Amino acid sequence: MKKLRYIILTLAILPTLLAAKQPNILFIFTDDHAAHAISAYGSKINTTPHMDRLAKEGMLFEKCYVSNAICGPSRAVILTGKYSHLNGFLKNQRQPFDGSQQTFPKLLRKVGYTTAVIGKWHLKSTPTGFDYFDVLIGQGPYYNPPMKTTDEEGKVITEKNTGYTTDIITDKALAWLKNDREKDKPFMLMYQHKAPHRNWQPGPKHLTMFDGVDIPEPETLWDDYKGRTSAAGKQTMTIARHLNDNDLKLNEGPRNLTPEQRKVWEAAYGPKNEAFRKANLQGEALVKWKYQRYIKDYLRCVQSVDDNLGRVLDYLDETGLAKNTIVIYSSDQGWYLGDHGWYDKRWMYEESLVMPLLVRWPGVVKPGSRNSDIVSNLDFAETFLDIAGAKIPKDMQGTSILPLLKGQTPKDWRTHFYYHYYEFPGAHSVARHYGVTNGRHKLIYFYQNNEWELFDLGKDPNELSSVYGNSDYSRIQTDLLAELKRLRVQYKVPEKDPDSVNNTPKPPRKKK
Ligand SMILES: [Ca+2]
Repeated sequence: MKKLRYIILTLAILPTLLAAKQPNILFIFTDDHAAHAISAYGSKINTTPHMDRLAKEGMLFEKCYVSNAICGPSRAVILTGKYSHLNGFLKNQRQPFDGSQQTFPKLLRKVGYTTAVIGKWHLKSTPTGFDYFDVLIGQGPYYNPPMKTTDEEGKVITEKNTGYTTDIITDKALAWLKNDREKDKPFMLMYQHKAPHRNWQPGPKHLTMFDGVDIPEPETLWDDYKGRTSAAGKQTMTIARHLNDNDLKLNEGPRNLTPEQRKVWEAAYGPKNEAFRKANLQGEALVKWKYQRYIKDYLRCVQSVDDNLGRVLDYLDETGLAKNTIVIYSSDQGWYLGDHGWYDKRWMYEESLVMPLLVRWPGVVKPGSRNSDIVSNLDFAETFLDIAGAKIPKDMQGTSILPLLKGQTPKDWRTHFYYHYYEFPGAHSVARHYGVTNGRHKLIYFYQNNEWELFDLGKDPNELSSVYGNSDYSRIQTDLLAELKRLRVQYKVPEKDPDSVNNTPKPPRKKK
């Protein structure tokens, strides 16, 4: 009887005991933010003081690789801990995320967490597994975004908002932290920005930042795509030819601005555009101008994210929450900052393969530490569950990075990483490919064209010259090919792409 009473008592106080140990998880996630646009990662073109603060007080991961470098699929991998072919969200086009499947927020709720997602969702379906959601619809605009949430009865509603989206998402995240979360539980908040996704419309505070400044051009801005297979030359994501007037702010700007916002917008772009038209630039000079216009707008959007991150970090400090909150900063994939002459993502090349990953966890993660092990968005779900003390389901395919955060890399940590991109035909015409990398060498297979590339990142960090078939690399090539085959079996990749990949995309909407 005594024993039974003891068990009942233990069970009753178990949630409290767990809550005392379980840290809060603040997952800050942006869209298309390249690591090389963060000063802690060595950016040559901007400074991000609040992201740098996370690096200074936490751990910076040098090799966090995305498994499929595109928005929706990366998010689906994070929620499920499974590659795209198993979670069913293989490309951005058409299919909604199947929210009935196992996701880490659902599992965190089971171990006592209160969960929320605020900001970008981008998975078409209504979020499941959250106590609270307030999300952009589709891509969402940079200004005055309608957002999807629930009313007091739990009915899904769309609400209007006025202001700059990065600020609004932050206001909502802070409001949830301050007022709306269940405070007797640990929280997991996914605070997710639209920025700095295309078409890079800066907020009112940053519209003239970098005016009169020349941003350095990347080494490969004038890449001619020789030295690789036919794929690189066939894409449609060049700064020289594929940016439109909307991207370049040569039109009226966002259509849904308030009169006040329009005034501020026009005061910023009006004079700059007038000067541009008078200059009548051609050829190389025009490409250089486009690069400056593009990169400055991109960096202005990043700056707003960094400013708002500062607001959130201040709030954690002021309330003392910082002590027991693990703060993670990441983005759904990397991005081309004019590298190879491009904007956009999708490729297995370094600039889009690498995700930024910064983790601050007072008392656990050594401040100012760097990690060069191969980690991935495939590991995020497992890591969050591990941090919370929850069991990691066997069908998840990644590995918790908790030991790495503690500075102890397991001896059997992965040495190779598998990548797979599916969206072709599709936006920007990047051929389907899969590949493997060990962090130093990379083998890529464009399987629809039966073309291979092999890169030696030590000698050719910009991946300009494939050494596939070069006898000096025959051993490495053989080893990587064996790893590729092994990983495809391990991760249960089907021989043929799933049917949903082959559905013909909808034709683009015609302009009126
Ligand atoms: Ca993205």
